[in-house]
Amino acid sequence: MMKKIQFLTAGESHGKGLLGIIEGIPAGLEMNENLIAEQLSRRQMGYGRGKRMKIEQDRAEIYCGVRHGQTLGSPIGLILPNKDWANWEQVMSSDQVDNPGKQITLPRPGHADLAGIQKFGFTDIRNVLERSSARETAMRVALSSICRKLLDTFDIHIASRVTRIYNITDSATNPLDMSLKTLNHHADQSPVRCLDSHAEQQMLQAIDLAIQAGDSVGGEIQILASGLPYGLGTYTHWDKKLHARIAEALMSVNAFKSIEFGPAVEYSKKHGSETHDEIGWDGKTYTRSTNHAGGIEGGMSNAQWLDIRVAMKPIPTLIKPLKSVDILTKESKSAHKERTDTCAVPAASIVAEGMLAFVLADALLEKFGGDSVDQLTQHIHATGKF
Ligand code: EPS
Repeated sequence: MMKKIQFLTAGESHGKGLLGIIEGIPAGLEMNENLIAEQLSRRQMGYGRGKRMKIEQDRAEIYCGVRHGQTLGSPIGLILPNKDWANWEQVMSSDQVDNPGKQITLPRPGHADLAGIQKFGFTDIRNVLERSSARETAMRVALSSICRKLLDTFDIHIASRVTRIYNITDSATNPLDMSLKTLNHHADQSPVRCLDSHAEQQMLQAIDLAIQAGDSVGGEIQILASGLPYGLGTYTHWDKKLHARIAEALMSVNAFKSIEFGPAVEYSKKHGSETHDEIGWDGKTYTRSTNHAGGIEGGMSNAQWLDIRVAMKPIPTLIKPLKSVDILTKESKSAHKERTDTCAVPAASIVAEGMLAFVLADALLEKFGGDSVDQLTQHIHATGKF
């Protein structure tokens, strides 16, 4: 449901690399490979990740669409090579080879494997898992860093933190007490991107126990955005509502299974009088006593902070696998084991920030328009209400 920006990613987890194209970014935006690398390195962090992140040092090359440090208004193309490709050249070759690698025939419960082979008629699960791997989210983060730079230009900031891993919740921190730049700075210092050091220790232990058991753990992430004007998105049509567009983008991230705007589940158990955010006037602008709505009313931004929460399921690739069936012999066997992450919740929070950046940049361009950053700036100054 993107209106002004479109983007595509391509590439397999162990192929030559990932490709990305983004179209619809105005001209005159400062952009360089370091800005992209900054976000990519944040995605590589996090306790509980597997060996792959030690092999890769993700750095995307700007292939086109940027000249002398500024976007041209034309499509921007990125290339992100996989270092691991060196170990997979035969198995992932686009040509016929003598040694194509062992066929994978044991679908992992919870992964794309079984439905994927049934859908495409494959007999080797590798044809599915190479693309369904979360490796692809590296390119999403790379492309979204361009949207993020656009938002930063207008003082719209995005941050996130991990609020739960397994059953360990950070209930001590109120992230609304700090600016979002400070929040991300603190979260990035933590190996689990958790703001509370006591909860952090318990989360690390929960991950260690899962590693020892050959298991995996999921969790919950809070994503926040500040500086939004009134009226991104609209109540006038179903596919233009901002929360619907954010939900679509976030639910496309591997392993994300639920989304809330503000503490929506908790407030669905209360009365309306306890739930909605009262309106005041401070002489200059409208004020809100609380932000239970999470910054969106009637499908539009209401100039409060966006407050979004997503739950991530535990990664389905297990070192101690669940039961499965061999797709060739139909024998009952343990599911396929592939190198994996025990916990990818911290890394996924960076992907979540990126997906939100796409939607917010898109909604900003939809509302204010402009072929260049200068034009967009003039339009926001002329009509934006905060
Ligand atoms: C990932 C790359 C993958 C996994 C992980 C995320 O690398 P590899 O498969 O070579 O170890 O570490 O993906 C999964 C666990 C999964 O099930 O998709 C990455 O770049 O984020």
